[in-house]
Amino acid sequence: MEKKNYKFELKGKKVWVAGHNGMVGKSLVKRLRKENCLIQTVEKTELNLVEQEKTNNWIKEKSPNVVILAAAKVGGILANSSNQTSFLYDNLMIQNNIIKSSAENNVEKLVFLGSSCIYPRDASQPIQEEELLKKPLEKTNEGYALAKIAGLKLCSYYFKEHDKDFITVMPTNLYGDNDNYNPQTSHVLAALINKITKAKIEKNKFVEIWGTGKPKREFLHVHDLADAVCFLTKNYSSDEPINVGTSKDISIIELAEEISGIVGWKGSFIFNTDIPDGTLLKRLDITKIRNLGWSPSIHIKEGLKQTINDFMKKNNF
Ligand code: GFB
Repeated sequence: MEKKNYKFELKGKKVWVAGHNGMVGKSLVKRLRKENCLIQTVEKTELNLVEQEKTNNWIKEKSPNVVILAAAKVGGILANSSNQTSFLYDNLMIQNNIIKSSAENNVEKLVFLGSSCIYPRDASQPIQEEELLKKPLEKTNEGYALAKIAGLKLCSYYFKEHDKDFITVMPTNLYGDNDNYNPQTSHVLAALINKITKAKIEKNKFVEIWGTGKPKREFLHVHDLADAVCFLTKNYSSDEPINVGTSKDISIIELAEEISGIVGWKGSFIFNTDIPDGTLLKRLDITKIRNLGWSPSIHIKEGLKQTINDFMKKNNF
């Protein structure tokens, strides 16, 4: 049940960004600096979030008012499909510890990050929040999706049964500065930036695309997500998840062509169909967040240029 005319003040609050070294966490820290709040972070060497007692003690000691749970094991289709054990286990451990400890230590607001891949494989498009659990999951990321669904439900039960303001935000496929550009473990957009930019520099004529290139994906710049998370922290309170995306999709081959155009590479693509396509369509319905007054602002063309620059800078090209 969504609370109407809800407002939450971030100013002056202690806000713990769990997972501050990841792509999402870094962007959140940057965005939160505009909110006049006190940002809290902890390095993995100091606190391993899979350890329950230590996590509980850390939260007790630091007493954050707000927790943004951006810590998770993430990866692209190959990393997900070949490591389902750790995508399920690690994510369950991290989120269970943080959510339960937050509830026990009087955290006023917790924001859990879900993912569009937790909706059913054959969900109606664009995907509304109500599609959750209506049909079977996509097999290539089943472990990850099950963990995220468990986290979403845990927040929802705390909300309903214990009056905790714990919400779930459901972003679509993300990209942007500080993405993982390793082509074996990354998501498609970062992988293609890596492969196509290197092909241009090394004067290679061919770049491999996994699968058929036909699936469509919706891409949201991570700075838009960070902005949406701040907005929702202040304006959304419900036991139901809320989608964040652009509601515009693009096929993988179109994405590859777009990147090639920006980079100025004129070669050909080879399709490796030994690697699966995954779900064919995944476009979110963002009516709910739009009605609250938030919309994305970074167009994919602009976001791609900026992310290519980030990749080039990180690799000294
Ligand atoms: O981004 P991606 O790895 O993940 O792949 P998902 C998207 C599509 O791009 C798939 C194709 O059809 C891939 O086969 N693809 C083509 C490539 N070339 C490449 C490449 O070089 N690298 C990669 N990685 N893909 C993930 C889930 O699914 O979505 C996660 O596995 C997560 O759980 C994430 O939720 C948002 O979009 O298929």
